Amino acid sequence: MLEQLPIEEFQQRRAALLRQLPKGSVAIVAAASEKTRSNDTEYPFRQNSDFFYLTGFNEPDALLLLANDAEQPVQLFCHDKDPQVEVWHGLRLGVENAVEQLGVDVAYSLDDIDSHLPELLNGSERVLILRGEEDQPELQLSYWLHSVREKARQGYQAPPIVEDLAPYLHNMRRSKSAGEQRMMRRAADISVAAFKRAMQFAKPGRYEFQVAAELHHAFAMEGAHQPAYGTICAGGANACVLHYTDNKDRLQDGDLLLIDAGGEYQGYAADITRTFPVNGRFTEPQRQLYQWVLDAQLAAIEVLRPGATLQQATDAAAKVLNRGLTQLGILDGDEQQNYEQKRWRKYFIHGLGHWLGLDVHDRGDYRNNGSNVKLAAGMVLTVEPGLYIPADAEVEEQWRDIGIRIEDDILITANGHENLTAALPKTVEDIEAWLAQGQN
Ligand SMILES: [Mn+2]
Repeated sequence: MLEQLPIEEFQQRRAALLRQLPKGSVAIVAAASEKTRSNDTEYPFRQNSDFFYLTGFNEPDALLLLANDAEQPVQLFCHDKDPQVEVWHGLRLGVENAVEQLGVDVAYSLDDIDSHLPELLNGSERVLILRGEEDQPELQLSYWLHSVREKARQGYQAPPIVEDLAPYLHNMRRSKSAGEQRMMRRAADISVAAFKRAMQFAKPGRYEFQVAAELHHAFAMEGAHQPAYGTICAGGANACVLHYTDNKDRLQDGDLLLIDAGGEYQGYAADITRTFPVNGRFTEPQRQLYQWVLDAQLAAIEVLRPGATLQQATDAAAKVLNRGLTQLGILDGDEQQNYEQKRWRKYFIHGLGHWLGLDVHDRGDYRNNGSNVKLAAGMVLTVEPGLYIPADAEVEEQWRDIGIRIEDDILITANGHENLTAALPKTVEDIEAWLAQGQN
């Protein structure tokens, strides 16, 4: 049921990163630590995505060192095996097994880190660390550098340069390998199946959190053991709160329900949004607004191919949304003027999409040397235009308290794109037909 990438792929990633780094570099990437939920219990453990990308190793607190001038360039520090701890918390890989199981050059106990690190840093040209990141040991690095400098009279030399590893590592992560694309396809398929089920489960009188539970159950049954991020189930006006995760209200007859969720498969996220009528039929104003958002999404997706930019897709979506808002009278005045003055921004209040991968808002730059990053085969991004008309908007009452977003996951291919979540009903007709089928 769970497919894993071979250790060779992780070895290739480490080798590719090592090749990119200037001579004499030592890069440090840390695993996540357990995080407290209440008193002495923790949140379910989620590995740091950068560390996972380079190791495939799912234990907390470990540390990966990549040193391109060292005899053993790939070094791992991890927890020792400990029968007492393992009885309570599960098996650990242990230092003895790390070399074989993870394909690193050498492994050490975490207990030895403060004595080993200064030795390794001594004489290197630069040290690279992910700066300003919650899980990364920037404070310890200061301490390790201090330990090297303390031995200056014995001939020790601390690296003169401390650099951010992010541009090297995060732009690598933006391009998905064939293996990663397989994982993301599975995450997408699982999430589509779960959405189909949750859409039919949602009915007037059910609570938002019950729809979320149905979705999470389906994720698990399909092979994703957890959601990739906090599920949004937003009925009626709640959909105008972009990151509404309270999911506490009862679904009302006549309202739309916006679900923004995705399963996580082997670390990789899907990220889907559908907005549909709780009672199975769009009202006329809902249908009209929905159709404009859908037309905007289709226009944006159409743009996506190697060489195009996310900004071009954003412009395509904004043009359609602006036309819709003007034609419906939600924006008064002239379409062209409204577009140029960006008046559509009042109701389309977020970006069009984002990179997708190990993080739901995946790493990697969107701008490079002052221009927009050009799309290339292997990149995966979301396309998710929306319109949100709040209760206090000065528009006809029929439009108020409606929030609509439609989101799919798009893989850039050699000749264009592939919609990984295309199998989930999206047109007004397909959604109504799918919901009607659930009532039989
Ligand atoms: Mn998204």
